[in-house]
Formats: sequence, structure tokens, C-alpha cells
Amino acid sequence: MDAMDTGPRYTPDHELEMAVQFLPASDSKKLEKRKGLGKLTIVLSAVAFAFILSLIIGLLLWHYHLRGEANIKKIYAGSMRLTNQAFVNGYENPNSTEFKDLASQVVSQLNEIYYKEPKLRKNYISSTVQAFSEGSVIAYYLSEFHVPEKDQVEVDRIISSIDKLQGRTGSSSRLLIDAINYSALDSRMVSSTKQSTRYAQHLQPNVASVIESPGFPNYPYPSNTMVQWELRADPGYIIKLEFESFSLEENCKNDFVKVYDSLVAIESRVLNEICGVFSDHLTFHSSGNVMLVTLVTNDVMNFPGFRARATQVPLSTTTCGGILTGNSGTFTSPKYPDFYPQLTQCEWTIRVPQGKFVKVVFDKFRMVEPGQSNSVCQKDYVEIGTRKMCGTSSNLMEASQSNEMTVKFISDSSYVDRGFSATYTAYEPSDPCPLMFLCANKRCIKPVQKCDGWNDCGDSSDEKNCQCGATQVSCKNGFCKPMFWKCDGINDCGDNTDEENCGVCKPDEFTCANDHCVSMKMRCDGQNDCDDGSDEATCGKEAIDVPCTDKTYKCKNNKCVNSLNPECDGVKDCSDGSDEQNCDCGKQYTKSAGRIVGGQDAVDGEWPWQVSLQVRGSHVCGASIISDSWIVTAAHCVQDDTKTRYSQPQTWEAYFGLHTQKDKSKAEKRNLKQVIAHPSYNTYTFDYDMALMELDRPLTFGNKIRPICLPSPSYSFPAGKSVWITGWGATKEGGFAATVLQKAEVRLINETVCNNLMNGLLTSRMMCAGVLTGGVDACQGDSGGPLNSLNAPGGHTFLAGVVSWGDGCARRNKPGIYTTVSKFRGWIKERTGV
Ligand code: 4AZ
Repeated sequence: MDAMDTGPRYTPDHELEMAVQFLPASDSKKLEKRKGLGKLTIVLSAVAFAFILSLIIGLLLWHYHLRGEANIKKIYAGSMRLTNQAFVNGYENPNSTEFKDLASQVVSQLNEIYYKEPKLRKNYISSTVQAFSEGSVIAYYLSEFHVPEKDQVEVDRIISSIDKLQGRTGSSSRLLIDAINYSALDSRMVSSTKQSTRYAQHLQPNVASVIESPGFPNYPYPSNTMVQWELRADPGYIIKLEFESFSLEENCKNDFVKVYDSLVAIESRVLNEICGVFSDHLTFHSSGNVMLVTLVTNDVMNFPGFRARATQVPLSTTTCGGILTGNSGTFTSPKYPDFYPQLTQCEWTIRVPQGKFVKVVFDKFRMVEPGQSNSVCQKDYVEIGTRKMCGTSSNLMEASQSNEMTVKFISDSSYVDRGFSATYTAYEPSDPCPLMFLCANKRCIKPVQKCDGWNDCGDSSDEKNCQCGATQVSCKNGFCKPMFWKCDGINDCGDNTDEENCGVCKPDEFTCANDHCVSMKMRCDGQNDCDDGSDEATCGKEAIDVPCTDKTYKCKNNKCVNSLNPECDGVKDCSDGSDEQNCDCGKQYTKSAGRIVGGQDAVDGEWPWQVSLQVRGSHVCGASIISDSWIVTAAHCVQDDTKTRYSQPQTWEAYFGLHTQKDKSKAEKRNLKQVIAHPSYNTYTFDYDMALMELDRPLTFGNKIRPICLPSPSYSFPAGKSVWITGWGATKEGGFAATVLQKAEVRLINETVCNNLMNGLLTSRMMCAGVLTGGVDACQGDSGGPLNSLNAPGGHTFLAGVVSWGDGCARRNKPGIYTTVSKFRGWIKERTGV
């Protein structure tokens, strides 16, 4: 159950429109004087009168309309402590008499404060109390002003020093106040067109409350919405908020979640603003017994949203710092890898044996905060000696000149982050890196890592001043890179040297689809210089019919066009429009920006064509939906062994719309009617590793179940293109299968480069994808699943490959090998009609 449903729900948002006042009427005496004049005079007077009247109306319109527009609605969020009040339970419920009574006193007091200051009095509209919390009583409120643009800075200044004004309130007021906190409300929350909802929840001991964005997980959150969750814990407790799933739009300007250490959205109390996709720890702690979570969306794209668990945990003072001794050890910022608490100060003294020096390496380091310059670090930072460090870095290192080092960590009241995880080691001053290479940043790396093309030091010092060997490319900028990276479509040198002179065309030449080279000047000049028309493709005019080759796209009417990947790109290239037919495929209803090895949890519904093929209730292979009755998998998944007849349809159950293997109840299940392995599949070479499966009953497509697009035989997937692999396979070589569907981004790798890396084992029906540094790959159990390639112009995902084989998983220089689907387009059509 959504625990939030149990809390009081109210929508206090009021629409406060500008009050309109009229100017005094015209002077009536002047009008009386005009009585009794001659006809002409009367006519002239009437004309003059009409002129003056229209002038006055014009002036009035100008005054109210144009000048009124220059007034900007500003809402200030504030909190204050009422020192002479004691908290009663009724203050938690805005409908209670106690709440209303105290709220009206607070509003009167605020009115009194604002009326004292002419600049505020003039622009003040009204205030509303949002909530109260313990200690003595803290009041949270919003005050609305309509401020002319020119006065904004002044009003901001007065508001920021409001605590001085409150001292001047009349003695009649019953409330004694202090600890006033103010800031202008985030302008994205001010819009009057947003639907606004506020939920309140008092957490129960030992019970987690779940808060979810509206519609989660089945529907994307709504547009133009602001939802606030007001969370309270018992006195003496703080709130721990853990996001279990988080998928919002990448751009925080559009949609965002803000978490506040307050019950009103005061900027100085914001813990963080988050958007995009998170699959790792995203946990916040309040400093007191209240927290406010806000979700704000606009009308640009909606995403699945989030689910979070809120619990109350006992308040304990954060202990951190201390004395660290020995030759090595680790230490972290408080609560790492959760977000560190605000207003924290820690100090570690690292003392290593006499005669040795200290080296600290920060494996993880993140203290990012809006308004904080990474060179000055005035908000949250780590300080070692005179050096202050903030921002984010993966290779921070500090070394001492004695056997002692002091590391300080400081956080202020707003914005918290993940902090750091660090390792310290003692080193011999005369030999900082025994038998190792000493980087300029004092890191030690293995000698073989020097000049190997990889930036192992982090500061590239291991790749400088290198004599390139015969197996390396000499980059113009002095780096040496492995030869097999040459011409792989990726700029490894940094200055593109490794991608120049790739045996195709010179820099001032255009590479035709048929690999001919023509002068760049011939591109889009109206002449078919390449012979295949590719130099005239996508020049902003209609595609031209060209003789059919294996590089051209064949329309339904058997004519061929020269356009690159014309299918479903939103542009009609074929004269019969067939390139834009059958395009109800490859659309991601639920999309995010980023186990498979080195991947992350997919968002539920993100890969709606992903299938889990199971035998006796266990996941065995992946597959992809290509129509309501057919799926594609790998032939090696359907080879019989001594125990199981994988080639038989009755062995299998196929699950659709599945996210976590722990909950199959929500997924669609189908049995199979037939299994067709490619007749040329070779069990030794894995050549022709493709199979088709027909379902016993057609699927009904919805948001979480839909087909992927199949590429035509001419579809081009260039080396270097970023593609996604998905599956429930092992999360490391020899490891266990994933529970939640995993996704990982990899790149397509040049065929020649890959064949060299795979010792010549590639055939023309295989393609390679991976991250050559290692760490990201498909693995056992991902087989049969999709290699997803997004065609940006049309926004459709194409099935570039089927997970087939590899030399282990995620090893350096060992990409994953995939069956090239475009080579099987004819066979698929022949066997399935799709
Ligand atoms: C497998 O055993 C498997 N690293 C699939 C993919 C890869 C390796 C093994 C690629 O199903």
C-alpha cells in the first residue's frame, strides 16, 4: 500500500492575482465650465473631449497593463521559531483549530513585520502558513509579493535581513520569534499553471513509508505538476530517505526532485536537486525531525518517476575523524556512499611509522554544489594542508612531506553530496614506488602500464615521453596507442591521428557508401559522383533512385534509393513511401538517459521488446520481440544437451514485459509453437547464431510489450556508434544472473580491429561491440538478447545484433560478439513473414 494515502491530503495553493485599483475620476468642475458654448465650440469640445478621453484610457491601459506586467510574482519561503509556544499534536493538521489559530497569529505577525517597511508594504500580497514542527514551535510559511522589476534586488535585500525588522514589531504581538530563515522560492515552483498537491506523513517507528511519483511505476508522471511530501518523524529522530528507483528527465530545468531539510522549500535548507537516472545509493538524512520532498514537472517529456522509502532513525551526532595509524588504511566521509549530512566537520590525523611519508588517494570524490567554484571551495570541501578540494574527480591524490597528514572535511547547511572514499599508505621518501612507475601525481602503477596507450596514472604522465613501439600508433601529440585502435572510428589519440589515412579517403575527400573517394566539393553538387549516389544523399532534397547494390535500400516497388538508413527516419525516401511503413516498432515508451557486466538497472518498461526465455522456471537466454507472434534469439540457446531438449518448443516459457525475475506475476507468459534454429548454425564457430521462435498465442502490445525494428540488409551500423545491451545475464564472469534487467552502453567496434583482437575467429555474420578498456559487456545468460541501436532521426530502436559469444566477459580488449541481424533479414522474412 502507498503509505502516503493514509496521511492528510490538502491543496493549500491559492491563486493570488494582483489587486486592481483605479485612478481618481476626472475633474468634474472642468467639464461643467464647457456648458452653454456655441455649436462649433460644442463640436470642437466634443472632439477635444474624445481625444482627452482616449488619451486617459490609453494612459490607464498603459499604467495597468504594461506597468502591471513588469511586476513579478515573488514568493519567499520562510521559517521562524516561536520561542514562547509549545508544540501540540494539532499543529500537524492544517484543518485543526489549533493550527488555524496559531497560523493566523503568525500571519498577523508577518503582516506587521512587512508593513513596517515601505518597500515591502507596497508590494506585499499575503502569507500562508504551510506547517509547524517541534522545537519550540517552528512555523513554515510562504509570503507572496508582486515586485516591480527594478525593486527586485532591494526587496531581496530587505527580506534577507528581515530578522532585524521583526525586532520592531508591536508589543501587542503574542509570539516571540527568532531564527528567521528566508529565501525566494525556486522560480520553477512559482508557476500558477502547475497542478499542486501536498501530502503529509508522520512516520511510524520501525515502519518504512513509501512515497512515489504519481503513476509510478506503470505510467509516467504527469506534466506541469508540483507534488510535495511533508515528512515528519517523532522528536529525537531524524528522517532517512532512500530512493529505490529514480528515473526523471536528464535536464533538471524541465523536471526535478528537490529534497529539503525543512517543511517549506527554503533554498538555504535544500539537501539536493536531482534529475536523470540513478541506480546506486541515493539516500538523504534530515538534520531534524522534518523533511520536504518536492517533485516539479513541466510540459516537456514525462518519465517513470521515482519510488523512495522514508524511515525514522534515532538522532545521533555524526562521529567522524580521528587518528589513523599503521602502514595503510581507508576512511570515508560520514555515511558514505549515502549523502553526507549537512553542517559536518571531521578531522583525521594520519600517522604512519617514523621516517615514512603519507599518501592519500581518493578513489571516489564528489562534493558538487551550485554556486561553489572548484578553485575556491567555500561550501563543502576537503582540506589537506593549504589545499582545499571540492567538485568531483576520480583521480585525486595528496602526499605529505612528513609521517603525518591532517585531512579535514567540512559541509555547510545546504546541498549535500556523496563525499569521498580514500585510501592512505605509508611510503619511503627515497623510493615512493618500489618496483613501480611513479606518476607525476605520486600514484604508483605497474611498469608495463607505462606507454601502453591507457591513462593509468590519471594525469597521463605514464603516457608522455614514450617511444612508440612497432605495435603502436605514433600520435602527433606524442602519445602512443595500440595499433589495433587505428581506424576503429574512435579518436583515441585525442588529436585524431589514429583515425587519419585509414586507407579510405583523404581528409578533404568524401567517403562514399561504396568506399570510393570523391572530393568534398562534389558532395551535394547535384551530380552522382560516387556512382552509388551517396554523395548526394541527405542533401535536403528528395532521395534519388539509383541502381540497386548491397549498400542501397530497396523499396517495396523494387526501386532503390541511396539514402543512409532511410527506414522509419520520418522522411519519405521511397517514391511509394514503403521506407516509412511498418514503423510501429522500436519506440521506447519509458526512456532514460543510462547485469550484464558493468551495467545498471534498466527502468521498468524501458526495453519493451526484451524477452526472458525460461526453462523449468529459470532464466536461460534473452530474446527480442519482432512481431506479436515471433521472437528472435540465438541458435546456441536452442541446442539440445544430454539433459534438456532446448530445440523443442515445449521446453520453453517466454516472459514479456518482465522487469525483475523476483516478480513474474505481472509479466505476460507464452508457450512456444515452434523453434527454428538457423540451418547453417555452426556449433564450433558460432557462425549463423540465430533462431526464431513462434508463440502459441499472439501478444497484445502495450507500453511494456512491443516489438523492436528489424534493419534492412543495407542498414549501416558504423564503428564507434553507441549501442545498448540488455539482459538478465551474469553480472561478472562466472558470476550470478541479475535479478533486475540490466542495461549497459557499449560501442560498435571496427570489423578488422575486432577480428585481430579475436584471433581471426570472426565471420561476416558477426559484429563486435564493447568497451575495450574492459568492464562492460554481455555475459552468460544475456545470449539471444538484443544489441539495441537507436536511429536518432526517427527515434526508433533497431535490432543491430543478437548476443552470441565472447572470450570471457568484460575483459580488456575482448569485445562481445553479436550475430549481425541485417544479414538475416531475408531469412527472417522467409520464415516468419515479418
Ligand atoms: C554466454 O555464455 C556469453 N562477453 C554471452 C556473451 C559473452 C560471453 C558469454 C560476451 O552466453
